[in-house]
Amino acid sequence: IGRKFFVGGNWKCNGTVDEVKKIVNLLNGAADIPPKDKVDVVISPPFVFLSQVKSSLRPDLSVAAQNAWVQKGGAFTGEISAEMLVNLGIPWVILGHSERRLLLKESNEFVADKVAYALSQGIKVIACIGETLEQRESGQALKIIAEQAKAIAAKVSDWNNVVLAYEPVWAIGTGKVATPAQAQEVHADLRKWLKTNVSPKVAESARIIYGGSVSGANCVELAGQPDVDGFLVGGASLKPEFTDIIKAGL
Ligand code: G2H
Repeated sequence: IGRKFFVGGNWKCNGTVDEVKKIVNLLNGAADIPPKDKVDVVISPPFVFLSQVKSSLRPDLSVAAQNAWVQKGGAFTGEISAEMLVNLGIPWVILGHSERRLLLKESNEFVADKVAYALSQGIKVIACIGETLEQRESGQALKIIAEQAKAIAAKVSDWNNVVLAYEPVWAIGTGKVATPAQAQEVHADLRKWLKTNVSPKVAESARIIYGGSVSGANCVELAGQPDVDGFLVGGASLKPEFTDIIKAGL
């Protein structure tokens, strides 16, 4: 069984009401987006635009939040709970993005707890992992990725609703994309890790997507790698070339 191609558009902390309208119109008008049985497309705007995107986006594309609180909502000023996302009809959430791990000091355990809580509320998770340049250059990339995956695996029992996003930090927003061989190497190792530490079935079925300076120009070659099951796209998800990236897996 093939793994369905998955493309996430992570808008990060970008956009205005008018810009959101423009991007949604562009996607809604794109006649060449493959049907839902061929590719999962998930758009992730900032929280304040979730309702706008949800109510205006074509129904064959899904919506994700970029974060969620680690437990049930309550006295947590500035946070957004998984319950709220459910209430709004948002089916996906991105968790553990390196920008949050590094800038907001989210630990492996904290991310894993968030993944577990979101899943417990019925929200599907794009769980991000990846090494820094320093870690790669000191030969620790696989160790770091395995530790991040291990923390998540310790708290996840049902992998059907998890997509793993490998995002090498050195490739994020830098224009310095991983080569197809570099991405394939880590994805294959991660799948091997899943086989040994979770189960052969999960290793076979779990989608592992790549993120970090994916563009219209490099997506086809990356998508051609056997263990690259899609992309998490940042900068290019705000541009017309995003529709080319959506088609890259076909
Ligand atoms: C990696 C990616 C999207 P960009 O963070 O998550 O961003 O494509 O801009 O490198």
